[in-house]
Amino acid sequence: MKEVADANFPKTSEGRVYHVGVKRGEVANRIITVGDHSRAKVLAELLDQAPSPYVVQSERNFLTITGRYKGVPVSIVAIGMGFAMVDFFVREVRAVVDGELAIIRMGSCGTIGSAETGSMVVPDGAFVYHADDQLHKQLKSEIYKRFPQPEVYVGLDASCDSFYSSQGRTDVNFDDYNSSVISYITTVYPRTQTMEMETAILYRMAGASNNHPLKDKSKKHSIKVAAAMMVYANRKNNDFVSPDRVKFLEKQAGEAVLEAIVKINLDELHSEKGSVWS
Ligand code: R1P
Ligand code: URA
Repeated sequence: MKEVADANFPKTSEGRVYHVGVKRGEVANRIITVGDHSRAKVLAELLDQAPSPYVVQSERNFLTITGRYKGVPVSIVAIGMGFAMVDFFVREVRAVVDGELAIIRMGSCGTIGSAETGSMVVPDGAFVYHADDQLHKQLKSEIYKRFPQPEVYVGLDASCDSFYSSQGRTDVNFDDYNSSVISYITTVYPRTQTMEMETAILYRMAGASNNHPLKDKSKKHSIKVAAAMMVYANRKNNDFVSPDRVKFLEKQAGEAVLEAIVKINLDELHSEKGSVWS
């Protein structure tokens, strides 16, 4: 472990945040976040310079790859799984980037709605939390350009704090009292398409930051969020996506998320001087 100061928000003497491991100038205002390192590397292959020389892997396994896409600075951050990892990622990146942030999650999910295995879902909301309208629309249009209409679904996401019990999976080794989870969610939130583990907290954190009562109202520090998810698991018929389809989805959706993130208007306060990509 590196030496850090400030128990409230620990950083190293070099200014690196405690878990994600990055410092000012290493993360762009435009970010694609994914769960695993291999998806991050697939996306990084689409950057103007591949492989990018700007890679930070933290002791806690966050992987940050920064470069340019069509000339615009972008970071790809692999965070792992679950609510806590989103919280570490959003707070710690916010602490080292000036100006507006735009974050798109490119994830995998299970379907409990009309979405089919191997399709794409672009959730406008997750439970009661919402995507940024502009970023969601931009992302949806980029996804529609790359997938035929019947393969794209819009609706709500149900983010859960585990893959198994809280997504209603059954396991002979554990009594999880979860037999009605899926029917409960689809009854209370009938627009629900997907189950996964990060989108609701991502949307919720953007809202918590943007609506902070003490925040200066110029929106300079706002966070725009959206998500696109590849449907891996079909919870209606127990089907699971094939590796070939995943390769296709990652390439097409990868291009779509990068196009959307560089096209969105952002108030980037940072000066390029001193950043790794300058
Ligand atoms: C579970 O297999 C993981 O896959 C989904 C879930 O949200 C969870 O993180 O997303 P990623 O593929 O982006 O990790
Ligand atoms: N990720 C999840 O969280 N759930 C699924 O069913 C598939 C991917």
